[in-house]
Amino acid sequence: AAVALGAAACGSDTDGGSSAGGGSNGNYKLAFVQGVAGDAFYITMECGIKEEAAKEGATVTVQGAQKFDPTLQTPVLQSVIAAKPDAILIAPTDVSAMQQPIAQAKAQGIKIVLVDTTLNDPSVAVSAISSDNSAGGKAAFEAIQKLAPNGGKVLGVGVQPGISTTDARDKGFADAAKADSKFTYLGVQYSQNDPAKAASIVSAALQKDPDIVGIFASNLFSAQGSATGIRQAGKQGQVNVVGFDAGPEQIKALQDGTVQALIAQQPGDIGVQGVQQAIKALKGESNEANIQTGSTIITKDTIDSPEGKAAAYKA
Ligand code: T6T
Repeated sequence: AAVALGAAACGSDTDGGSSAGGGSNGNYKLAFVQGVAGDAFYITMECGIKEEAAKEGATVTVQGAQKFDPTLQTPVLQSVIAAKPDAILIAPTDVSAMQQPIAQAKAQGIKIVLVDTTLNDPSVAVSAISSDNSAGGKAAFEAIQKLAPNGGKVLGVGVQPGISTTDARDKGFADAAKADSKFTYLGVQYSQNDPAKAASIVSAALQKDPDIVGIFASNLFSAQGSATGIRQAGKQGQVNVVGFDAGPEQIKALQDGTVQALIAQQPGDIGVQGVQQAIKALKGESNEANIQTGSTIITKDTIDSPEGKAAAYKA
């Protein structure tokens, strides 16, 4: 049976307990190392991984550190390596700090698939699968352009430097903002993936620059905290907030008008394709080195549409 520690509520077809043996080979041991535990993005990815692994008759273990931090992810990875899985699907928490620990897994003969985030040198992996994060940052700015056609000051709320995904989103947003002379880019401030820190960044920024017209929060927790900061400042609907990801709290913030748009990734699809690439590598078949998955912009108008509902993350 597919085994997941920290069981995710994936829906009836993927909830644990599905029996092994559906695939022709079976018995592969896969391990998923999340960027951080308790994140709806990785929980949704776990659902995709479990669903696909069950089809292949493979088993899956799921582990994540309590914080998005390479010094915490490294020992998690080391304990996973010690359990000798056939393949590890991992979202590295830093482009350089996780390079060596992941190379050690490869040196043990374990196949590596990078899911979501990548490394400075992704060649340790058979495949790297992620959203088009740079385009996502640009799309976030375009959403703000539409919401605030007269332009004005815009701020980025990021996570921490060294994360491939959020760095690319922040840059995509910054480059697009700087290219439009109607807008003034105030830079990016880092929340360390802590919603409380993101809230205080937004509160302080709105005190300093009460005329901010747009905020781009480049992941789930920074967006969640940014929404709190907006509420605390009593600026709901006055400042346009665009967030990456579509966790339950973010969907609520979109519904209540605190946030104007969300860029939903397809974490389930990243998980499914991650398993497919791992199994191919284990069977000695050729891999796709880079796979890009899609994203959907959700607004209040589309939130209840079938597409909007399908884009929301599982938690
Ligand atoms: O935005 C996702 C993920 O893509 C990113 O790499 C880290 O943050 C999230 O997991 C959301 O919290």
